[in-house]
Amino acid sequence: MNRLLRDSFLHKGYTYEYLTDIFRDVYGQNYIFEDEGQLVLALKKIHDSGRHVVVYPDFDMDGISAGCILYAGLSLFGFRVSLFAPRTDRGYGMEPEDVERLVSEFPDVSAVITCDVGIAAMDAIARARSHGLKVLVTDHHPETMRTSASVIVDPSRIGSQAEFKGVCGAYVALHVMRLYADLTGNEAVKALIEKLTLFAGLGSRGDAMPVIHDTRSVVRRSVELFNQLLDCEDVSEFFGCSVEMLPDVYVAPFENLRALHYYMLREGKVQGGDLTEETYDFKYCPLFNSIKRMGSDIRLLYDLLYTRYPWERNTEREDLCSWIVENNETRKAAIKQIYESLAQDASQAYAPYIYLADAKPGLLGPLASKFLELTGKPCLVLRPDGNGYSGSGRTPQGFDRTKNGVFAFPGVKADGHENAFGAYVPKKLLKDVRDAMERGFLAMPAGTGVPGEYYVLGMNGRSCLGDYDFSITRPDDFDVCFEYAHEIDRFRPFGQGLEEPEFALAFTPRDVLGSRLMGSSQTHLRLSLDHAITVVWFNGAGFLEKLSAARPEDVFRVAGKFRINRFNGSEYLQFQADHEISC
Ligand SMILES: [Mn+2]
Repeated sequence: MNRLLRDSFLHKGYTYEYLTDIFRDVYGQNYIFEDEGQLVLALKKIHDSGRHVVVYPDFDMDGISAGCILYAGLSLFGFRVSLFAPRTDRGYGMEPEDVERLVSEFPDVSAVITCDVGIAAMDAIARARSHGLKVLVTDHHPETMRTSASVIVDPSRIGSQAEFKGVCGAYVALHVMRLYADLTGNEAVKALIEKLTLFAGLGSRGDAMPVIHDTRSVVRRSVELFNQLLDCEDVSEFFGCSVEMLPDVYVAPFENLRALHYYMLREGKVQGGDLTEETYDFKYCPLFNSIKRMGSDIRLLYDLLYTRYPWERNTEREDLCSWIVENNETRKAAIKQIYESLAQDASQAYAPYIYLADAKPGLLGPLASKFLELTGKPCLVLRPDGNGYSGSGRTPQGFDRTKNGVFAFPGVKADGHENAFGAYVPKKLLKDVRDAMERGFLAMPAGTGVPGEYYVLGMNGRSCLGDYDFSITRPDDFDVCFEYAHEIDRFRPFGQGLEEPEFALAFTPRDVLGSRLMGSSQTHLRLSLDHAITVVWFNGAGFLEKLSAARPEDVFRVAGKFRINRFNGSEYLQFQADHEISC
């Protein structure tokens, strides 16, 4: 392994043993989740009797992906299957009124299969059973109380022996479809189900699952499949068989995702070249999640995903592509506007721990994330709800809300992931909760929640730079960095469980051989340092003034990452700077 790669990983605590372990699949071939066999047999019965099964998904990126896997997968197996359109204008969950609507929309339904939702839907499942429906649950959320569902497949069930629980809802759905494909024994069908891994990868990123074990291989495979889908001449090549043999509902999501990508490319919303898991994080997950954020009609998204050849009838697909892109732009603008007005609002009595806002429920989580990012403090953003306030909470790593009991007041609710959750606070407890959040924050162990355990690269190893982990002094050191930039991509995807090393490049004005501003508005900065190190800093023009005013021995530290830049068939090493670190 490259020396810089090994050392910067070790600096983050990733030993060789750890790296070996996280590349291991836990739920590989032949693994069966508790009751998964039973679920597949129940499906087989539904299939053989020709009964109508309706897929009930959640409506975020993971839910949409899970829904796609079951809808497309079951269609491929020849089921009579429909996809339910959940309400998007309220929080996560499944209510009896949703079941009533499902039954009225699909009067001949005889079974419901959930994905990414359902594990806690006590009342909704009881209602479905009262209509004579069989309910099959697939989910990844933790089970707290057993519902009356016929079969439950969820690695986070009560008493689960599953070794690894960090998989998304779409992964669980895919696992069930794989097992069903095994049962059919048809190799061609198995290969087609495997293509749906593309959506399980989107779901994994949408839910920010740890990039270890099976989630790691699913995301890797997903990115690979997405790139193949974009690179192939036509989708028949991608599937390895003529699409005319396949159900529309199976083919359309791939075809339309490809069309959406080319639309985004044309509109300048994504960059050309190979996509990575970062394209999922920064482009596709926000795009699809804008449906839940804005409470938009998920049926439009279903039209975009599941209608084949809409462009032969009219230009509907272009319209649908522009609709979802616009929806996301509106979401961004709304969050920015509300964030700015909240940050300046002097009447926010509980800030910066609690903000009260009259915003759409789906926008509260991203707002709380922005405040957390700004202050490093736990934050709730809530809206009026009956006698209290409901909304979303975000807490820094190291603020363990389960252990510290900050939200353990009677009547206060905090449900969901450890650091990102839904919350409810009765009006009279706002002050108490705010104070508890502050106490919890102050009691956090030092050194946690602070981003930036940088691996320090010292230019020329001058003693004035103080401590550094690696010195760029000789031509060989450039080669080590260049090789690092090549090898680091092999360790994608990065995320929780395996983070990309972040470097701090330490240098003095004496190490800077040249500088120039770039971009049409001259806002980007390019520095040429000694030993052929090039620093590229997006929106970094302001740093140049500082540099020019500095004394030759002043030390600067700039955080960033190494990347290979490919241009005209040649490869260049770049240090992509992100921000300055004060020393
Ligand atoms: Mn999920």
